[in-house]
Amino acid sequence: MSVVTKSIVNADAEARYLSPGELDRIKGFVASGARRLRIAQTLSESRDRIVKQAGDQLFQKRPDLVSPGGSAYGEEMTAACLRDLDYYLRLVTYGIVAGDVTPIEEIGLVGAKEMYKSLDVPLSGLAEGFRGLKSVASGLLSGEDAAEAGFYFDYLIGAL
Ligand SMILES: CCC1=C(C)/C(=C/C2=NC(=C\c3[nH]c(/C=C4\NC(=O)[C@H](C)[C@H]4CC)c(C)c3CCC(=O)O)/C(CCC(=O)O)=C2C)NC1=O
Repeated sequence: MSVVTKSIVNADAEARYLSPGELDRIKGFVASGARRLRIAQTLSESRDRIVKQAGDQLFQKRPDLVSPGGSAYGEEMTAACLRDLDYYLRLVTYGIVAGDVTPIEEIGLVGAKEMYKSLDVPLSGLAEGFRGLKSVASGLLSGEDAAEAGFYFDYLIGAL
């Protein structure tokens, strides 16, 4: 939920007007809107490149994953792994647009640890993949934009 929706739900639950603090936070959200949309646009347009390079970095750092017995070994498994990186990059763009990590959490993280454990996909490998996404994405953004996007990538990296 964005701060707009969240504030309205909270205020209406108490049948009151938005408080000065809530209006202030909404003001900040609106003021950062153009920047957040610009970042989401850049990441969306470059998604193929970001996922490909993050995957290359991951398998270079963790060759065990794509070696026989590894959890991304073989064409299909490697494709599933890259697809997951693409999923999470997409969720990061949702978070950036919403100015909130809730979409990332609700769509991509609830139950994820258990699912990956049951598939024998190491969480350390996923986290490394997310670090790759962050590093490639940061290279496509200005310093300030990279810092804003970095917040969402860090949330993801810390969550798994
Ligand atoms: C948008 C929300 C969403 C997410 C997040 C999601 C993840 C997701 N990843 C899966 C599998 C998988 N995920 C991976 C990922 C990896 N293997 C590695 O070694 C690496 C560490 C890592 C890549 C970075 C692999 C290899 C599989 C296939 C595992 C298998 O079939 O045994 C599966 C099991 C079903 C399937 O294969 O499609 C799901 C549900 N699905 C969703 O709908």
